Amino acid sequence: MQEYTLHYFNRRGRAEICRLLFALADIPYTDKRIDFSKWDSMKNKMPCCMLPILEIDRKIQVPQSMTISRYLANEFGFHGSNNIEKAKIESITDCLYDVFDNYMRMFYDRNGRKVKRFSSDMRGKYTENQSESRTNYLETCNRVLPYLENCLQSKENSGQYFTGDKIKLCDLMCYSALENPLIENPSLLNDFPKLRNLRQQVAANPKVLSYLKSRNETDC
Ligand SMILES: N[C@@H](CCC(=O)N[C@@H](CS)C(=O)NCC(=O)O)C(=O)O
Repeated sequence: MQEYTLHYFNRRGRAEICRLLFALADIPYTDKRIDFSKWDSMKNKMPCCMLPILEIDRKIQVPQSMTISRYLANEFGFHGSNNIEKAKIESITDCLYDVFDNYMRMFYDRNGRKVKRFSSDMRGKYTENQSESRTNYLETCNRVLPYLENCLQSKENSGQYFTGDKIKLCDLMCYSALENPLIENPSLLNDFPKLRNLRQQVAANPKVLSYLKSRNETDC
């Protein structure tokens, strides 16, 4: 079996989708959480100078959370069985990443202190007007959430998840990407009952549930 180490900060952030994939597959890995105080001295040694990174067999380092997620989903059987199904799963996952990414940008605009903790050269990237990032985030929600609700309503999908009866990458992403937005606004999914129901089904999966109960509680 391959040896996996996931490198990220001590928060859910962009690594949580990967942790959920490991939990659902019941595959052991090292969940390496890097202290912010050590990050500046490590940053330039990391591929792409960002986290998360998945290290495989102490040889290969894969950056980019969505690449890592697709890789793990393929390895663990949570991706499509053909290219059409893969395209559907990836497009839904990427839509949810848009919501999540916009939320994170808004969050960092609001919490300059946390951005400072990341690194000095990151600060400039998030100095745009806070209301602008909020507008972007809300526009993305208005664009993505109705589309995803429609995907769940479509006749071609008779199962309980986005692409049938089995949890796939996009279903886990629906749980993970909307966690922070829902903490901030618990009524976010009031008009999207199928999305809300899907998240509940994912969270009720015994392996996911056991992970959610035992994970580190962090602010985001
Ligand atoms: N597109 C990348 C973005 C990665 C990213 O923005 N990582 C942040 C943490 S969420 C980071 O490493 N920040 C520290 C820094 O840039 O110094 C991904 O999805 O993995």
